[in-house]
Amino acid sequence: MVAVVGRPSAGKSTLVNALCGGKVSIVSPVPQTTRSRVKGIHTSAPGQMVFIDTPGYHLSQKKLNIYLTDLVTATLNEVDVVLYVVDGTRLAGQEEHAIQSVLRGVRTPLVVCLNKCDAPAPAWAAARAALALALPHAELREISALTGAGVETLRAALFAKAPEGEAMYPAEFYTDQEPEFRISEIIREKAMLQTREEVPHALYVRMEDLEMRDDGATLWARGFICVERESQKGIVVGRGGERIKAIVRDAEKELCELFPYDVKLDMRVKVDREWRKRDPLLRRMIR
Ligand SMILES: Nc1nc2c(ncn2[C@@H]2O[C@H](COP(=O)(O)OP(=O)(O)O)[C@@H](O)[C@H]2O)c(=O)[nH]1
Ligand SMILES: [Mg+2]
Repeated sequence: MVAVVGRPSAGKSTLVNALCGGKVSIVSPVPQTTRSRVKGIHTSAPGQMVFIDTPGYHLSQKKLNIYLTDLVTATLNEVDVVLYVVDGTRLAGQEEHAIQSVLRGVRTPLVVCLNKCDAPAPAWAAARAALALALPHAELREISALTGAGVETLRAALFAKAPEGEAMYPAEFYTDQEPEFRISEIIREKAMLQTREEVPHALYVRMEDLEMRDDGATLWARGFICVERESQKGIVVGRGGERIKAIVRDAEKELCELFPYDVKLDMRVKVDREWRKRDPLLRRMIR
């Protein structure tokens, strides 16, 4: 079991998808796209590794963020290896230092990867030196989760640190997620990519009902894209329903590639005021 941790937008979800050879986790340029722990599975000759993609570690007193950060901290002690992802194109700030001090207190074997080596990064060498100093017990790798550069050697480094045990999943699995969760996540990704500013964080997706038809050829899924305010609802719906149609179209296209059947979506946009302050909903969503 490998926990993947790091600052929001470091590239954790992109890396988990690259390591598992399939889309496990949704990715967007917006920080805090990942809200729950999602498992990606890789099986090959040396064995099986299960990656736990965590929400970005983020310092904030907002309730949603406290749930996310507590979840990350708890995960570190439950796994065999910790994989810490750092964006080599950005300067380390307060948040990066906070993660590093948490990692210094954890006994789990640690692999650090400096990510985005494909992109221009004037401070790359300085970042590498700072990491070696901050986490001297860790193994350091340089990679691009986007292009796959260094990902194979990273995988080998992780296998070298992993203890032996029984495989937990069949070899053909690359995620343990239920279809309902995967569908809602892909819809959320498309909705986040189609909207701007405060809207992406105000979104959540709830599926109401899934029904297989045409002898297993088509899955019909009905649900809601929920936002916090009327004005955000207008943005997600778009003029003449243009944006919600685009979200559904993009999501259906990707879901049809992901599943061995067609997926048809019927999505409504709904206002759910102050959902980010409601404990029972956050507890169900973030786990
Ligand atoms: N150039 C470049 N961009 C990357 C790389 N890995 C991730 N990204 C981008 O960084 C953004 C955040 O990625 P994501 O995987 O969602 O980060 P997470 O918040 O750590 O899970 C997305 O726009 C990715 O396409 C990389 O190796 N190189
Ligand atoms: Mg993520």
